[in-house]
Amino acid sequence: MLYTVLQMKFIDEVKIKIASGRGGPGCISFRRESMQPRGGPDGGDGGKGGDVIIKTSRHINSLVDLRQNKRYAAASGQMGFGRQKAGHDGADFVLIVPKGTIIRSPEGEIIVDMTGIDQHLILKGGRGGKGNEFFKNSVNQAPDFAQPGEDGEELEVKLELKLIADVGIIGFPNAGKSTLISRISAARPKIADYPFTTLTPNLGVVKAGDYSSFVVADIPGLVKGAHEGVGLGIQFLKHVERTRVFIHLVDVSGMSGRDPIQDYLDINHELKMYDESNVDKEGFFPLSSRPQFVVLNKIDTLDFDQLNKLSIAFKKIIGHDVMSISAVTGKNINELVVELARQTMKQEEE
Ligand SMILES: Nc1nc2c(ncn2[C@@H]2O[C@H](COP(=O)(O)OP(=O)(O)OP(=O)(O)O)[C@@H](O)[C@H]2O)c(=O)[nH]1
Ligand SMILES: [Mg+2]
Repeated sequence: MLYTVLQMKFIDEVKIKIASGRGGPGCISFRRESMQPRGGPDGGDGGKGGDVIIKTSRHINSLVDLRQNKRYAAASGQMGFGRQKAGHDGADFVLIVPKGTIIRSPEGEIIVDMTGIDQHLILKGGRGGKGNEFFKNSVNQAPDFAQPGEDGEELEVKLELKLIADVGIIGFPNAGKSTLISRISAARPKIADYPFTTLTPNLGVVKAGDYSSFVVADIPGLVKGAHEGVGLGIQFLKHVERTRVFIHLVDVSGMSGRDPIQDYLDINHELKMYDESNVDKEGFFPLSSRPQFVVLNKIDTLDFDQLNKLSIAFKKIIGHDVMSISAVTGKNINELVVELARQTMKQEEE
């Protein structure tokens, strides 16, 4: 089943080392007061080393940001002080991961699955050493030793996340879907001037600003009759079903020999037909009701008047302005990314 292919193929993975903090050493100190030249021991305890805690966030959906470093460590505890003052505890390190991340050992064993958990303490910081004050007893009134801090722990882990696409790029074969995903993400699918170049979906993580990213799937081309199995039809529509928002990419170059408006209507018709045959399926959310960004592509092949005419014609059908881009030259691509980020965030809040 292609569904399984999709699930298996798009696993984001990153290997890192994490380390909790070492405990601070206990302090060796004796009270010094003017009237009491040989005061008792007063060395405080060392602070505890910081823990490593894993927390999930709804606001990130890939592991790209964790690729920046190979090792993430919590701070060590501070050494104890005289006058029985304890050292400060080391700060915890909070590793923020997307919901659904699975933490495995390098051998693949699951350490923790963050699917249903918000927070997990994975490495405890080392205990602080006791200061010499602690060791005072009736036999030894003036211990001149203290305990070292306990070591922190270090662990190599493999983080794994199944990428679920937020945005699916739909359109006729050759519309430029793979070209677009290669423009806005690190995905590098095959691009070629013939239909059905893409046979399985490609996923790419799109970064929009520092804190927001979303996942786009480049879906194989749809053709008329797709809902009845024409082309690779139904399999492709199944992929589409797993994305919440669509970019409906329309080739306006005229090189296909088809009419762009008719293309747009034909694809939407396929979505409707697919909906009709799936209405009874449990949890099915109709494809034709999902937010759709209609995007005219290959506008570098049109002059101003041609594009203007076409944009007006599309506006008449859709009821609002359409975006127009060139996936090859990059024209208006940034604007498209910003709009998509806004839309996917809105969807998340709902
Ligand atoms: N002039 C021009 N050509 C484009 C543009 N975008 C894509 N193309 C060309 O259109 C052809 C098809 O591009 P792809 O990205 O492979 O199209 P696709 O929609 O992924 O096609 P399938 O995988 O077959 O469904 C390639 O030759 C691209 O170079 C564009 O903005 N302008
Ligand atoms: Mg393609």
